[in-house]
Amino acid sequence: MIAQVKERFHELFGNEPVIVSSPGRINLIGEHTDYNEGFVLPAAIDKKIIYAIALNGTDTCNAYALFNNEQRSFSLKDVKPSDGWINYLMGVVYQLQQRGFEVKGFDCVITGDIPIGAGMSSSAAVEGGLVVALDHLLGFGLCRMDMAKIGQLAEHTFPGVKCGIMDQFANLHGKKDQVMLLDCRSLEYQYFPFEFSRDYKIVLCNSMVHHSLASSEYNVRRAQCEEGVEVLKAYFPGIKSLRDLTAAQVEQHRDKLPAKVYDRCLYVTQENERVGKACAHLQKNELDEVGKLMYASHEGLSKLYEVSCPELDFLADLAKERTEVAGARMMGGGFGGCTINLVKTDQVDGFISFIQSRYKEKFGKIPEVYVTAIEDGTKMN
Ligand code: GAF
Repeated sequence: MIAQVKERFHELFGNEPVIVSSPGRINLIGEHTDYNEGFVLPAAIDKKIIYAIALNGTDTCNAYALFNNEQRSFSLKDVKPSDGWINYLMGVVYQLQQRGFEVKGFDCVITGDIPIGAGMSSSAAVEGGLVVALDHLLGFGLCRMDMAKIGQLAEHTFPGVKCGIMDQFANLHGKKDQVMLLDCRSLEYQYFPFEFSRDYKIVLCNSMVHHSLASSEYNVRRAQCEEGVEVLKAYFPGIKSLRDLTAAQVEQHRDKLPAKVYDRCLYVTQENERVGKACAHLQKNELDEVGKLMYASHEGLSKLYEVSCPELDFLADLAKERTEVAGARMMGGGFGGCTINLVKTDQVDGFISFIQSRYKEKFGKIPEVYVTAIEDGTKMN
């Protein structure tokens, strides 16, 4: 991929670019908890976006995407929401400008192998890659957490998804063979070695579904959680987010909340508790216990949070039939994308054939399957 972006960059722009590689992410557990100031357990992976990028001495930014052979340009004097993939770049530039950084015109070529809309956060990879590249080229001296915040706000203001910080954090802080426990309130984080890399593989099964609902419903879920907090403040003064409540406290106030809001709040508080338990089991090398929590997470995402879909439910159910799978669940925002499965290394091939044939029987299409490894976060090559 690096040779490809370099070559196209030379053809289009002539000079010598720097190369940045910016990974997608998985999340072991802790879904839809980040914007509730809760806990997540993500990692950066070996699928990535690659940038070839150089300053061009003008006020214009030109970007060429190899995945659809499209070139888009925008002026630094007029950075406002547009349509399509360029929004992610413009969002980053806009957020840098808002913070008083003087962005200069650049040319870039982008490619990558993160499947789009598969829940592996290609968007955070596009954002993280650009912010690291501009920081390098223009010497802004940003720390990685500030870069993550810039990516997150870019997403809020340009594509308009009110996401949490998990994806941008994972993209910028990833470390080979380590998952990261992030406290999305304090932004403190801790690395946990993923000791199982030899015996188990992280296998992502792509439902090949991408609902257009995904971003609008995402914002609705966030609003429902905030509504729940507003109501529950009457009983728990001083709470700021669902992070401050236990699932038992939510259950005790069921009759105070609209039914859907109750379900959303219950899911989030349960999921936060699951992340804590998962970390304790990881430390004791109890992967089967982590797996059980993953299945419970899927159940909650499907029944209480209602961000799954029949295809993802089917994939999670298929995994349950297999003894070589420690655990599985849908991953990311939902309404399509992938399930994450922890599968015994020596049985990965059998698992893949089983999933592909059963899924094809049911939905008439073959799911793509990716056996991923945990890798470093965004870096200059
Ligand atoms: C998407 C968002 F971008 C993340 O912030 C997170 O909320 C995730 O959905 C769900 O856990 O990837």
